[in-house]
Amino acid sequence: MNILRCGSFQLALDSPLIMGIVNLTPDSFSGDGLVGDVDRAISHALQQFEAGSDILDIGAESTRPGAIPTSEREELRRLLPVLTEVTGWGVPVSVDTYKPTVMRAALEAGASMINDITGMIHEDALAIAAESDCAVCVMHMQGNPGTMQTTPAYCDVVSEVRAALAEAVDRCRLAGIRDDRLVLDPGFGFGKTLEHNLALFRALPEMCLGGFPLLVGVSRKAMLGAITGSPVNQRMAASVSAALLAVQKGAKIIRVHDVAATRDALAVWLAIEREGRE
Ligand code: HH2
Repeated sequence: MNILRCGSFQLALDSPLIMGIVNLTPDSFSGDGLVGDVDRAISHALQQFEAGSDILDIGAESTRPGAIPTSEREELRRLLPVLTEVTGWGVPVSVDTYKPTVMRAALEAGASMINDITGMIHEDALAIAAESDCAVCVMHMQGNPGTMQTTPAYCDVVSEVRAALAEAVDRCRLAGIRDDRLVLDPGFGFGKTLEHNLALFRALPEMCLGGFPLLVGVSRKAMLGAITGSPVNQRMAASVSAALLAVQKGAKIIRVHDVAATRDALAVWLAIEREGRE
């Protein structure tokens, strides 16, 4: 797949895309959540856009380990005022939600992508996405955010995550969602120990099933804290390094908090790679 269809956008996948994170939450793990102040949230989204985001990913419920679920009503209350503004900027906007009602409202408000951490398990989610022309990111998660990090367990994490992603692709195809709208994500930190995350990272090339674009989200995550010993507000270097390694291993979309630093790192990588190919 060289193009990702994403609502009215067609995103070329020949160089890596940056998905800039915008969290409208009070409790995101990285402490970047902006809830209740629509103007500040919009200006943060604008910063992420101007720094070089190819896609903005807006989430209004934290899914960090141990997170308490947010009601649909509250999620929509946080999301819609910001989404309505941002969808007019000419950049594709993804909404990070697993709730079908929120998906529907987000698409009506102009979102171009659904980012579902539950891998589109809900039939209503599949139907809503199928009726639209949005892109769909299906992520792998073992368990749910409340308990997923208690005792994650796999016989073989790589083959199990691959198989689960292949099933998600089948579900989407059956519902009528075209292949050129799908993005796969192994779900770093979602029901995985550090060893599981590292094994998946090493195996990223094997995750590029059927040519579907791969999204990697490791920005500021606990796995980087465990490796470096750095607190969450000092994980930018580790996050940028991981982003670069992910694109070297085939990732096409990198979900990040630190857009400008990631953009610069990818620009260096691209310049060297392109030179090498000439
Ligand atoms: N990670 C988070 C949230 N959504 N979506 C995808 N596709 N992949 C990810 O790795 C992913 C995701 C967690 O990060 P963040 O949104 O910064 O934190 P929180 O959920 O605490 O708001």
